[in-house]
Amino acid sequence: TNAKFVNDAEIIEFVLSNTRIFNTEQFTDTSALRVEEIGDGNINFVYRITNDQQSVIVKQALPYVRIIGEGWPLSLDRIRIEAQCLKEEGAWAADYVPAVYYFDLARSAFIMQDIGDHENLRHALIARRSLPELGRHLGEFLAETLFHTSDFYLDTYQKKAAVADYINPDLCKITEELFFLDPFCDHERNSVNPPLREAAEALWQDEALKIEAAKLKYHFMNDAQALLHADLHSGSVFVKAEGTQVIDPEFAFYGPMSFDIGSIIGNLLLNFAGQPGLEGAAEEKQDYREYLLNTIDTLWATFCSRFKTLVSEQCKDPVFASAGFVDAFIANTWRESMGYAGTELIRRTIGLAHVADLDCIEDIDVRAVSEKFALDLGSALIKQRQVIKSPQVLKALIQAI
Ligand code: SR1
Ligand code: MG
Repeated sequence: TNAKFVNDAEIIEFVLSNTRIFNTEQFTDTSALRVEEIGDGNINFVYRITNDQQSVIVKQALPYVRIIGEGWPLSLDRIRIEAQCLKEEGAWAADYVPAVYYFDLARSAFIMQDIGDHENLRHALIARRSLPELGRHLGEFLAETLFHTSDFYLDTYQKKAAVADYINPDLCKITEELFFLDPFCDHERNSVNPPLREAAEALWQDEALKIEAAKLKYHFMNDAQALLHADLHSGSVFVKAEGTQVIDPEFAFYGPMSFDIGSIIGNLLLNFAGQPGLEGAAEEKQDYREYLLNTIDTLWATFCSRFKTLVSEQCKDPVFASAGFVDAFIANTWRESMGYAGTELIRRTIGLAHVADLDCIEDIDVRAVSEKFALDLGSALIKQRQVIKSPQVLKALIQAI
C-alpha cells in the first residue's frame, strides 16, 4: 500500500523494520521513540522519528498536492525521483546533501538523515543571520551536481539514459504553470496584495515581458543540460554557521543549469526586496542587503571557478573541453540565470506560492512597496538579461531601481 501512514506506531514500525538496511546501530532505545510531523512544505508529508538521542526523517508522498488536496493529483514517481536525485547529488556533493538510508516504493516513502541542527535558510535570512560560507557552499553544490550530470562529464549513452530516468512531467507542469503562465495573466490561482493590484495589472499588459517569459519557459522545457534540483528556493536549503544542506529535489529533471542558479539567486533577491519592511534599524537592513549581494557574487565566482576546474580535469568530450566554448557556455548560463531569477521574483510576489520574506510584512501598504520592487526588478531581469553580463551589472541595475 502507498496509503498515508495512519498513526505514529505505523511510522515507527516502518523505520524499525528497515533499520537493518541503513544502520543497525540506530535506535538502541526503541521504547522511547516518538514521531513529530515537521513538514511545512507545499507537497509532501515529513516526520521526525526520535528518542531524543538519535533521530531519522521519513518523507512520504501521497498522490496529490498536500496544501491543495485530492483536487490536484500528482504522480507518486516524484518520491522515487527525489530519493534517487539526493543520492546522485550526494555522490558529487556529499557535504551538501543529507544521506538517504532507505527508499520504499510500496510506501512512496524514504528514510533519511536528520539535519535538524540546521535552520531553514528562509528563516535565517529573515532573521538576518550572518552565513559567511553560504555563497561558496551553494556555488560548489551547483557546480558539482550540474557538471557531473551533464554532457561535460557523462558519455552520450549515460546522459540520454539519465534524461529518460528523470522524466518528471507532473512536477514540471507545476513549474511551467506557476512560473511562466499564472503570474503573467489574471489567473485564478494568483494571490495579489490589494495595494499591488494596479502594478500587477500593468505587468499583465506588458507584451514584451510576456514574450521573454515565453522564451524562458521554452528553454526550461527543451534544454536538457543537467540534472536540476529544480526547486532551489530558500526553503529547500538548511543552514548552520559552518554548514549548508540542500533538500527536497522532488522537482528534479534534466533542464537548463541556469534554472537552478537563477532560482536561488531569485530567492536571495526576494529577501533583499523584503528588507525595508522587515523589523530592525535602517543600517542593519542596508548591511544585510550588501551581504546578500556579496553572497550572490561569491556563489557565482565559486560556480565559475569550480565548473572550469571540473571541465579541465574531468571533461571527457574534447569538443566541449575547449576553453572558448566553456567560457561562452558559462557567460550564457549567467544571463539566462538572471531571467529565471526574475521569474522567481514575480511568481513569488503575485502567483500562488508566496514567500515569508515578503508575506511576513504585516502592513499591506509597506509590504506593497517591497512587492513593487520585486516586480520591477523581476521584469528588468527578464527583459534585460542579455545585457546583464556580470554580478556587477546586476548590482548597478538594482541601484537604478
Ligand atoms: C503547488 S506547489 C507550489 C510550489 O511549492 C513547491 O515547493 C514549488 O516551489 C512549487 O512551485
Ligand atoms: Mg520543496
